[in-house]
Amino acid sequence: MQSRRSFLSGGIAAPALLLGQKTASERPDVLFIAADDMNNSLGCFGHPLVKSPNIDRIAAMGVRFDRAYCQFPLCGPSRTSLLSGLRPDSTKIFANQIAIRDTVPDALTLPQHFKNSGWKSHRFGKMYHMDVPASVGTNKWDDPPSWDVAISPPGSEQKTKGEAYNLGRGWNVVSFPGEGKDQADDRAADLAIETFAKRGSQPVFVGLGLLRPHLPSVAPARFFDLYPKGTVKAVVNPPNDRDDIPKASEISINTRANDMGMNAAERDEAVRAYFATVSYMDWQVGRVLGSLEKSGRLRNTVIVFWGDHGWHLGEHHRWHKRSLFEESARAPLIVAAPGRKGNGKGSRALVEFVDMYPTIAELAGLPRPAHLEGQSMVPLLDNPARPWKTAAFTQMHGPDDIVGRSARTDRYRYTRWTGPYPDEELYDHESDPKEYTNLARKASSAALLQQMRGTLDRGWKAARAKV
Ligand SMILES: [Ca+2]
Repeated sequence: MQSRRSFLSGGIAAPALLLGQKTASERPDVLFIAADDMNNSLGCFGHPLVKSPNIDRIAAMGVRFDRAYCQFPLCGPSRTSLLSGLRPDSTKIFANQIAIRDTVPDALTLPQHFKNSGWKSHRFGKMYHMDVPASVGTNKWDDPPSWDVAISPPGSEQKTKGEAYNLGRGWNVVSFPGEGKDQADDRAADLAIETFAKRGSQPVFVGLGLLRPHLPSVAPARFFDLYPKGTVKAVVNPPNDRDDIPKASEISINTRANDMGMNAAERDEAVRAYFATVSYMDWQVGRVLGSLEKSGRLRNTVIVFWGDHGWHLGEHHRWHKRSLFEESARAPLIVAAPGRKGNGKGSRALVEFVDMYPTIAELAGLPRPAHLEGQSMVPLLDNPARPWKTAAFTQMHGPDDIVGRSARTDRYRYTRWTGPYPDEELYDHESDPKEYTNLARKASSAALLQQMRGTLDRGWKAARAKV
């Protein structure tokens, strides 16, 4: 019912659409682009230094979601959640190296739904979990029923010949001459380009899974040159920041805490290397956009760009995902669907990655499967400023049965840790956007704390938007 009402309110009146189906010529192609470990350091999200002209172009064609939250800040659990339309508590996937059908044998995944509905579905690169760089080029933990075509191109990764160096504990950097035709991302982009160039009458769903900016930081030298040494500075944390961070949170971040042993100069260089690989990834996105434009299909293609979760660049001395702080729980999400009234705008609405599945299915006129635990964002594509969800939810499972659950509301973030070190965190984003001061430690926050505990306990069903 929900999706039909959304169609009506969106002002689309073609009879075929009211039935939830599009005619053959109306069926859009879908370009579904994932970037790995991509936080919101992108030009279109307001970053002052990062050059991402191609992703910025997708944002100009669509709606940019400034407050999109993954359900689990780790590759495997996040990807299986958003691709199946189920939250981690339903997939029961709380770690990498687990395939969706190991725990949900009868899953109807997003690409599979398109495949079953007449689209030819493709995967190029990393869509489900893949260890990077260890299992690049393999199909481990993939989901064969999702795809008609699935290719994991191999890549040279840290073995690429060039200027190579190490930062801290295991941050490998390679700046190399030339274009990088031996990189997995270049090969995956080529496969997407070829697919759009050779498209016949059948609509296509193209899942393009780019590896960068995931470590190792391997990119052509010209992308490092975009960020001259000395111009990029890592964050400087207040000296007492960690005094009020719970032990469970610190244990969960494991080896990438304590600045990975990097000194100040190495920290700056790590941020610079990350930005270089962001711009390299963005360039691959641009090559695919160019091919779409050339094919004449850009006007009838739904483009979705997402990072699988955020990534710390030194906040709280962390250089990793696996945390329930904003920089790890939040990730970029852009939905560009032709003809939407909100295109070119940003939205401050709280949205969740589990919302992608129902959104893309609705945009293509596919029926909404009953199992989905997300909410279609299509109303936001026409009115990005409309009232929306009251909270977004992210969880993280660490070692020793540590479980963290976090609720982000318009103003606050509340996180509860259970297991051997039970504790709580509460941050006020109005006065403390970097989450440095844990208000759960302050008696004056008791009433607010009680209110936020209720928000977390009532959960996602109570937080859904009224449409
Ligand atoms: Ca702190």
